[in-house]
Amino acid sequence: MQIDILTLFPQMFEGPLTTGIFKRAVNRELVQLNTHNIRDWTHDKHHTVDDYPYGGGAGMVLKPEPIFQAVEALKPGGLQQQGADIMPIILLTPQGRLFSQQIAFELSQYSRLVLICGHYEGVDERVIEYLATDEISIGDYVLSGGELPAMVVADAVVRLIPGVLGSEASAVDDSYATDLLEYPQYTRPPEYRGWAVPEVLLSGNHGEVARWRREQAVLRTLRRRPELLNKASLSSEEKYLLSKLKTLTE
Ligand code: 6GU
Repeated sequence: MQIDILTLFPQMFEGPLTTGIFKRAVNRELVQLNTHNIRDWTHDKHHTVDDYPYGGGAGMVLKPEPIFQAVEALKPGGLQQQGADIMPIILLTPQGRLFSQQIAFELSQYSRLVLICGHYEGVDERVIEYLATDEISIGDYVLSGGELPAMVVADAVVRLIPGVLGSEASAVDDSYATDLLEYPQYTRPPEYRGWAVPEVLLSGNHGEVARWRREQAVLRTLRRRPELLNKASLSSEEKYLLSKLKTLTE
C-alpha cells in the first residue's frame, strides 16, 4: 500500500512514521509512506496556504489551489478513477464520519490512500466537494490539525495489512474486531506486592483459561461499554449470563 499524506507540518510525521509498526511495514516493503508539504504547491512570494474567510469571521481558511495541485501531482493521469485504480482521497476534519475499526478495514483493502490534513479553522469547501472522496474525524473533541488524526488512521490501517503484524492472530483478537473489550492480561511475577495473578491462568488448563478470558471480556464490556454488546455475537450461555446480571443490577 502507498499512503501519501498532504500536510503543512511534514516534520510532525518524522518520529512516528520511522518507529514501531510503520518502520516494520516500510522495511518489509508492505507500505510506502510519503509526506508532502502543501506549501510546496504555492507559487506566490510568501507561499500563502490560507486566506481570510469570505463573509468574515475568525480564523483562516486553507486555500484550494495548493491542495488541488498537490493531489493532482500524485495522479498524473488526472483524477478520474475507476475500478482497481480507485484511490480514496481522505480529508481529516472534525466534520468527517467517525473513524472506526470497520472503516480501517475498508481502507486496508486499497492499494493507495491520500490523507489530507485539514486545520481547525477550515478548508475551502471546494476541496471537500470536488477533490476529497471521504471526510474522517477520529472523535468528538477538537485537535488543532489533521496530522495526529492522519497518524491514527494510518496506524489502524497499516496494522491490518497482511504481514505487518508479527502474528496474523493479533489483529483478529483485538478489541472492536470482536466487538468485545479485551480480557485482562498478566505476566510474571505470579505475585507482585501481594497482588496475585488469577489462579486459573497458572493452571495450564487451556479450556479453562479460554472460558475465563471470554467471561472477563463479556463482563468488562458490560461494565464499561454496554452498547457494544448489542452487536457482539454471544453464545446463548453468555446471553443468559448477561440477562441474569442485568436483572441483578436493576
Ligand atoms: Cl480529523 N481533525 C481535527 N482538527 N480535530 C479532530 C479530528 C480531526 N478528529 C477529531 N478531532
